[in-house]
Amino acid sequence: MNAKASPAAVTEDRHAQAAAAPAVAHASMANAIRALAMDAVEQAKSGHPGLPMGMADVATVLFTQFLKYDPADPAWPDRDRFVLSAGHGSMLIYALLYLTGYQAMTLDEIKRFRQLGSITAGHPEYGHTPGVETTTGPLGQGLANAVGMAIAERHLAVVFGSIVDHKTYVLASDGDLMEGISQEAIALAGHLKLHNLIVLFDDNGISIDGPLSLSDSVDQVKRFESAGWAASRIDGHDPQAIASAIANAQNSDRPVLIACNTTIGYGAPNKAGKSSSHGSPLGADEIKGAREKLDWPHTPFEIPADILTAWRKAGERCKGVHADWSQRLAALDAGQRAEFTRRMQGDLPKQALSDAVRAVKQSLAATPKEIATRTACEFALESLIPALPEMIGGSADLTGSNNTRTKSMQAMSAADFSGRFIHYGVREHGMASAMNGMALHGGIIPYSGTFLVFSDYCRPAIRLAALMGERVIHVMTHDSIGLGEDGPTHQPVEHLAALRAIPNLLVFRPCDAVETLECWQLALEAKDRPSVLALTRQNLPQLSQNFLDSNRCAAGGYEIAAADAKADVSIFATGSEVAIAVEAKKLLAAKGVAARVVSVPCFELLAEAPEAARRAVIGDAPVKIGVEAAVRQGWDAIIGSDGLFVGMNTFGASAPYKELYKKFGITAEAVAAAAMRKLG
Ligand SMILES: Cc1ncc(C[n+]2csc(CCOP(=O)(O)OP(=O)(O)O)c2C)c(N)n1
Ligand SMILES: [Mg+2]
Repeated sequence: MNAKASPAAVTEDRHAQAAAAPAVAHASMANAIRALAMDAVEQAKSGHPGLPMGMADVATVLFTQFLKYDPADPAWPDRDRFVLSAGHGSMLIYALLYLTGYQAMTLDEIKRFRQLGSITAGHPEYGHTPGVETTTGPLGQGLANAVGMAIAERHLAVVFGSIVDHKTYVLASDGDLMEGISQEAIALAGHLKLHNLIVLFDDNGISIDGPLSLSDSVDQVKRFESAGWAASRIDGHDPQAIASAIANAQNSDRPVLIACNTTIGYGAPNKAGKSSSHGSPLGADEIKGAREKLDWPHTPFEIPADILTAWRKAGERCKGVHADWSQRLAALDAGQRAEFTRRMQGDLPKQALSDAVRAVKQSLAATPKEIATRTACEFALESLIPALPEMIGGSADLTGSNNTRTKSMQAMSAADFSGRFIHYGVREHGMASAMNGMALHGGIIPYSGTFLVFSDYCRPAIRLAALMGERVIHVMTHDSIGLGEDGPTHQPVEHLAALRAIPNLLVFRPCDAVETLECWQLALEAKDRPSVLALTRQNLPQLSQNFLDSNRCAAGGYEIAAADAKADVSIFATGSEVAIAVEAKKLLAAKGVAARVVSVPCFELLAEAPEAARRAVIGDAPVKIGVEAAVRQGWDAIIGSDGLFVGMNTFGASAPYKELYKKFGITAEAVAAAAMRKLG
């Protein structure tokens, strides 16, 4: 199935094209990067010159001899991915994009480094700057994203054959490798033998506080080797050594670390090798000295024509490879080509999705289910997984609890990347970040599984997914004290509020099997934002028993039980507490009080609904009560600051869940009593 050109042939081809470039000394090519970095940082009066100056040699060799890319088409699906995990070195990538000829990256943009409205933001931002593959800055994330990109490539190569054949290169710094997430990422990559992943480690022995020896004594080569990587050390200022290490990496049978020994701020007469070159402008005198030392007599932002021409030629190096690829794509069977294009564009198979959703709804209407929403999720996935081949699921070692693996799903492994289920191991942070990388790569909609309480362990990656507008879907089960006996360590209390605080993230908490399916549909249709599905461990009644084609959750909230007369009370609830609200309504009715119940599966969608629709959902009953087995924070937007709230304001406890609901006063009786008190 996977008929590929041999990697060696591709490499030779690229070398051959590089050889045609005019002879400009390597040092001049690299110094162009150094000069742009120090000049731009100086002009902005802020930024990080040290990394671009230190890694200029490595970057020059990579971009002029090895990296497969085409500045004319930054979205070419089969380009190599280059991830600047050490995002503080952003001027490195901006300089490379300018020099190699990405149209959007003009010299003016370089001069406007870090200014409002420029495409040269402080740290590289995906979607903001063509050629930037992922948003980096929080150290360690780029490396873990890259693992996801490499996984995506391996999987899609199995599905689509020779039109998917590229590598992922990462530039990582000491800080990237000190972050805990790097361990999760490295271990997963080593386990999966991701030989398409090459990490260029900026081994400069310096971080912000000073020499690395202040805080770290890890032997990174041994560390990576022990995780199943091929690892070596080179002089990161020796172009031959760099080229031969990268050439060797092309045919590795495992992921590759190249520890590049470099001098931070290379060329700066006094600050090179010191943390003072890490993150502040060098200053006029130091820059003058650097120009002399590097033999770069040119004025600020001036790149001599011969050097720029050589760089631009390097940028055109892969035109032939790109054209060959386009021919291979054109030669594909029309159906496969259309499918590849659809998937890479992130378009859903609309008919298949709506058929799958309708089939599940019909089944639930015919045979209502009193099941946990985590089980309802599995039920939904049984139909969604065959309908959407782009869905790749997983779990951080809680597969049986999260219910994210359907019966037909095979596990992905180093021996077989066709599997659509990933055993991420106990690595929530690495999982969430790798998922970002898969979504960024394109062609895949990743979804996860873990407990909601461990959303804290994924949070930095979820935040970046939201910032980047990536469709990643987190299935997070055991979503309240309703998980029972595992106790307060495992019972989320503040997590819904904390997740709802992240802009551009959809937090769904469905109340039954029908809502679970509807929320899945909404998460899949949200092309430009991540979602969290908060699901229960405990069984819940199916509140919606009639077949309804429309998706009621799309409004964020809707009246699930209407009042029998003009409502005195509106009870708003989510997830497992909606059934409690429905019981409370009955208790109030027995006392002659008319109450309506509103299910609010998604605060964000309700907040975004047209004003009139939102007002209609919220209604004008004099008493408004929120019910959620979590903290109140965020609820005032619905119930008002004088609304009543029945929920949690402490951590939970270890006991059977029904006892916990009684102990913490989250019962229909408590809701009804609160309403009666307020009504007087
Ligand atoms: C998660 C995270 N913590 C802290 C920072 C702030 N920070 C930016 S760079 C850096 C470390 C610099 O050392 P290194 O990674 O070796 O980069 P170099 O100075 O060698 O360029 C730190 C702590 C960050 N960007 N991300
Ligand atoms: Mg460093």
